[in-house]
Formats: sequence, structure tokens, C-alpha cells
Amino acid sequence: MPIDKKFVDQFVKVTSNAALAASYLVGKKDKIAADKAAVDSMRSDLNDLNMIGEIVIGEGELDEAPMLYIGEKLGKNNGPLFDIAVDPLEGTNFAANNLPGALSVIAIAEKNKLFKAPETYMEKISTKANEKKVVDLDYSIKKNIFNLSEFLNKKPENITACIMDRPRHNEIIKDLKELKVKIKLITDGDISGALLVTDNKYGVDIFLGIGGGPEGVLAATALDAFGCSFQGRFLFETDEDKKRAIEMDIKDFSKKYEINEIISGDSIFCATGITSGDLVSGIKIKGDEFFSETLVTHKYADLKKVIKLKQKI
Ligand code: VTB
Repeated sequence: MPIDKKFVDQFVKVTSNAALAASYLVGKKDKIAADKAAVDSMRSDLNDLNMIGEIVIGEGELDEAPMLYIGEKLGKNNGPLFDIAVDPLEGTNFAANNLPGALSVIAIAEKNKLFKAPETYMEKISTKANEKKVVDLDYSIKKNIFNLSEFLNKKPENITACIMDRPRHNEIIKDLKELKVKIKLITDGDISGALLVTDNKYGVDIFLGIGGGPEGVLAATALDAFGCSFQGRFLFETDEDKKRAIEMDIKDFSKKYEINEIISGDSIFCATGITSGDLVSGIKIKGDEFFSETLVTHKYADLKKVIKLKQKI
């Protein structure tokens, strides 16, 4: 069943308030305090909504996170059934060090339509080309760039690839350099990185590399509404990772997930800026009011826009 449009405004307020709560801790060199502020605000606001929500991607399991843990039930226990994924503070380093790009993020889907992602790394690839067989996690970097080059009618040297700056990406970066692709290196924040393919104004044609699995699912929700491509493959490296995967009913550890296996049906995605970044501006406070910017998608309503709010603190 489509998600009622009235929930868009409600979830925009949820991430806006969480972003405000975290904004007081921007530049305070305390990732944990900033994260906690966003988590507390988000949890309290979600519990005020007329829905029967369940966290499928959150701040960990009950024993390691007291709030917004996987399986936690939220809402007033009346209304529609939702699966909820949260990253109340995406880019804890950005917030702690007052750097661009900290976001408060949530994704809502119809019950059982959002993948329950374990907290492991995920290999990801996204582009604006949603045609099958243009890019694929199983192709070499060269094949992906050549295919994309043909699809976009752009020479490889005019293609921009966004990737997180991590030693694990050295090989990919070397290949991209050899192909003369323009590289946009990001230090953190791969939800935002993946979403840079959604609009030509960001100047990014392809996002790739290994980042958090939960962040992959959150980005996939927005990419689905934008009609962009996304594939993800979880990386289960330790025995602990494998054990958790089995508990989450994942049988094939090397499966490549297509976007419609991660998110199907209707969904709402909201990402509010805490500090200003590529996608949205950060929280601004003037007197007893605050201003927030939220990138919002609502799939069935074909809504994809930045919503600016002015609210009383
Ligand atoms: C990413 C990114 C996050 O962690 O998921 C990344 O989106 C995971 O990789 O913003 P590393 O362990 O190599 O950092 C963050 O950078 C921080 O949570």
C-alpha cells in the first residue's frame, strides 16, 4: 500500500529535529555525544507518530545500543506498518570536527519491503544509468567505465567517479587513474557520495567502493526513487559477521543484490543537513528559530526535492 503523503512532513520534522539536536555538538570533538543527541531526538519524535514502526537498520543490536536498535518498535502502535532504517548522525567525524557533510537520515518503507542489512561492509556501485548491463559489480573497472562512457556519450576523461579515500580502494583508484577518469575522493559519508549521481549539478557520474552496509541500504532507498542504479554486495569477513548474516536469514554470503531486492514498494527518504555539504545546507539558528534543509524522496508520489523548514526551537 502506498505510504500516505502526510508522513512526508512528519519524517522531515523527525530528521530536522535530530539534526538540530546534533548541531549543538558540532565541532565539540565528541562523536558519541553528537550521535546520542541525534538518536535521542529521533527516537522520541518517532514514538509520537501514528504508525506501527520497526527498526530494521539502526544503531546496532539491543545489547550494544540502548536506543533505535534493530527490532525496536516505534510509534503510537496505531496506523500503518512501516520498516524503518535510521542513521541519525551520518558522518560523526564531520559533526565532531565541524566539517561539511554531516546528515541526519531516515528511510521508511512498507512492512517487509526494506532489506534487513547486517552491520558489515558492503561493496557498492551506483550511477544515473538505470539500464541493466551498463555498470555491474561483477565487471572490471575498465568495463564499467567504458560502458558508462558509451551510455553517457562522454569520454572516460570526462567521467567523474566518487569514491571514499581508503587504502582498501587503492586498486580501484589506480585503475580509474589509468583510465584518466576524474576522481572525487570523499573522506567519509558514503550515503551522500552515492546520491551525487542523482543530479547532473553534482558533476558525479558513478559512485563505487566499499562502505557500510546500512548506509548502502539507506542510499538505495533514495536512488530507487530517483530511478538511478544501485547494486550492493555484503562482505562477511569475520565469523561474527557470518553468524549475524545467518541470523538475518542471509544464506548466500557472496550474493550481489539488485536495488529491487533491497527496497521495493513505496518509500520515503529524508536526509537533513547538520553541517552544510554537497546535498543540503546545515542547520542555522536565528534567535528562537532554526532553519533546516532536507533532501526528500517519496517514491510513489514521484517526489524528489529539497524541503526548507523554519521551525521554533
Ligand atoms: C561509511 C560512511 C560513514 O563509515 O559507511 C564508512 O558512510 C565505513 O567505512 O560516514 P570505514 O570503516 O572505512 O570508515 C563512515 O565514514 C563513518 O561512519
